[in-house]
Amino acid sequence: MITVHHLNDSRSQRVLWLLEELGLGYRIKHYQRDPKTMFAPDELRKVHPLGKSPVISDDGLTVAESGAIVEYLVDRYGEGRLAPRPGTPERLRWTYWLHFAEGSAMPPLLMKLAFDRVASTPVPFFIKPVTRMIAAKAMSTFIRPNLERQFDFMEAELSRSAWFAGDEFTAADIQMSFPLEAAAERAGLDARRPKLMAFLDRIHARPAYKKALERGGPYSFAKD
Ligand SMILES: N[C@@H](CCC(=O)N[C@@H](CS)C(=O)NCC(=O)O)C(=O)O
Repeated sequence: MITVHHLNDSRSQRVLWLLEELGLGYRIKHYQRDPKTMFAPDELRKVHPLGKSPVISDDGLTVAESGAIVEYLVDRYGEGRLAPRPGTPERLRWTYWLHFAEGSAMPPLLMKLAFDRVASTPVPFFIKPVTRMIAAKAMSTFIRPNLERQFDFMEAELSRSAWFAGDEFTAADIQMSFPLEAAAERAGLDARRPKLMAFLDRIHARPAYKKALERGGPYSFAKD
């Protein structure tokens, strides 16, 4: 039986969703973030040295890193579902988006989160203008331009085809859900990119997405 080491309100929601799409049985071991720091509990380091979520255990194996977990599950249990045939142009797009989600889309989103915290962290009043200035500079020179360029690129890609890897829904769409949800929640992705917003509406309407939410517990990016 596959075990998902599931941290509340986290990327591992994607793994639950993938398992629901594949119709596989699985067990969830729940872990709670520290409400102040938002870090995972130390207990998760017993499963994998980095103590991050998602991690799965299956058949004596431990697999971490969401893209690797998606590939493992699709290769082992997909029976051809949720991934285009190897050797096709769609398969190359699939691989691209599977890596893009964590390798390119998440870094500026995480930087935004970090610099928003720098700007809002309580500091002595005479330092405040300096921390605010550093955060604003990072935002205007690096983070915002990268986010906007990526939003434009992803919007254009979803104008080429209904889903990220082509005309069929695949696991690449599941992998792309988290950065897009995060972008809509806290980085200014909005109705100016109608294809991306429609993508979010379409994934949120999928029965397997809803089932995974029921099993995973509260998820702040969930929309009605
Ligand atoms: N690139 C990794 C990122 C893993 C990651 O940072 N997970 C977050 C949850 S969204 C986490 O475990 N945070 C808690 C912590 O860092 O202690 C993946 O996709 O699996």
